[in-house]
Amino acid sequence: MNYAEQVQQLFETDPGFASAVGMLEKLSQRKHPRVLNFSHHDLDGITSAFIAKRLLERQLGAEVVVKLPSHFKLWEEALVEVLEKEGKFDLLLLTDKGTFSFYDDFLKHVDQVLIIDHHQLDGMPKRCTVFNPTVEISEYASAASLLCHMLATKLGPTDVYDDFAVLLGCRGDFAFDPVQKSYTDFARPFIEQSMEEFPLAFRFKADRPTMYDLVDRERTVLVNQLAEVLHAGCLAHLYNQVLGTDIPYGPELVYDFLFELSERGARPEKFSSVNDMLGGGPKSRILSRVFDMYKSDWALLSGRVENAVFLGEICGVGVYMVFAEETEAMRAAPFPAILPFVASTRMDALKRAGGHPHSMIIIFCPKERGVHISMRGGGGVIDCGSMCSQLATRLRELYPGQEGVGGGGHARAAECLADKPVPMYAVMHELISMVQEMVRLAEVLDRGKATLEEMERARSLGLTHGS
Ligand SMILES: [Mn+2]
Repeated sequence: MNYAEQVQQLFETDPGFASAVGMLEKLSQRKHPRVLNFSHHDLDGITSAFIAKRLLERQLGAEVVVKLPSHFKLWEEALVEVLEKEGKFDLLLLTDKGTFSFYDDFLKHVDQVLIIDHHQLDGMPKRCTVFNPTVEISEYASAASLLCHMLATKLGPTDVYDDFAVLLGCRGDFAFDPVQKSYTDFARPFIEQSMEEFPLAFRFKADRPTMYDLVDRERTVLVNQLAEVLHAGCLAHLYNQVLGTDIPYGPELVYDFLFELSERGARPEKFSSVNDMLGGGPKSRILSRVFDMYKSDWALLSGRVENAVFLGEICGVGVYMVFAEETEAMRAAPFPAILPFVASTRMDALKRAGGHPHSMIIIFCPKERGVHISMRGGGGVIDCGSMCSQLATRLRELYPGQEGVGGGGHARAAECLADKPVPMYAVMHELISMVQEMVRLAEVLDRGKATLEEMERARSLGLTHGS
């Protein structure tokens, strides 16, 4: 199936896709509709906002205001604050910001809400329009940028800048691995089309391995390098102590840079190096300086993740943990900045050395605000998202009334945060107990001796094995 066929098929089978198209077509009958877009502050979210804004301007003549706050969930206060400043909007568009039932509450403030998302369900909103194939038709939709591009494709022609942006967004969210030549089913048609449109981006290079090169650390490809430079760019403002206070907010820097590409008439299909993309303008100079800082932080952190501790094997998944701090500049970041990515590059070596079919790494990171735990890997056997959400639930039970405890995410990448005053030792204790419980449950499941209660417990912990 090619990409155009996939888009048409999804349009026919996913009711949310058709509703989103209908909603935008209706909106196009208004003169200069105003759209407020909140998007995730990572590469997938930024490229989603880029594609959405170009689509809305092109097809609807809309005025689009874009916000990329540094928290995943959109809170009502953050929305109200923007509305007070920016006035009335015809549509609130939420891209790559999760699918939460409380997003229905936003209809108090705007007439229409459209959610374009690929995250797993966290309570289905009933009154918002939701385009999320992951929850609607249980097909893991690899990246929100790809969903935005599908919507744009359905509504009119897209161009090379839209295509290039999705490629970066999909890379940012690990929707494909051009070195291992592995693709998620959902992204495959688009990636195959991109290989023809951007052949140079897929050519092998014997160069520094990037954050995306998790298995083969000897070589990489250009698309991994380009995405890594922009991922680092998202952290720009965190380096303002070193680089100067005029350093812009990273996600906006990257977002503006994508527009600069089209403004300067760059030819992404001809890029054969990072410098070709950067181009040499003022934003490119900041991006290069930030990338240099990032690379030296990466080297420092590589030493800190050397000694991972083996916690046990669960259903063939070797579970390892590193206890390490982020670098100086990243200690205040409430999201996975650099450390979890560095630790992820150890997973394959741990798997091979331990002789496990799969591996998983847990990153226990004390930060200014509290403890930040990241989980990566799991081989599709252990669900990182369920583990993080269970851990957060236990901590909330132990420390009722503490606001800053939360956790969740994808099957192969998830986060759990426990803000102070929840003590670090308590978080460590709950984490280790949980892993030990999972090791035990996996054994009884394996022997076919699990009670109904144990099976239920295993399911809630995301142990798909045997259930
Ligand atoms: Mn995403």
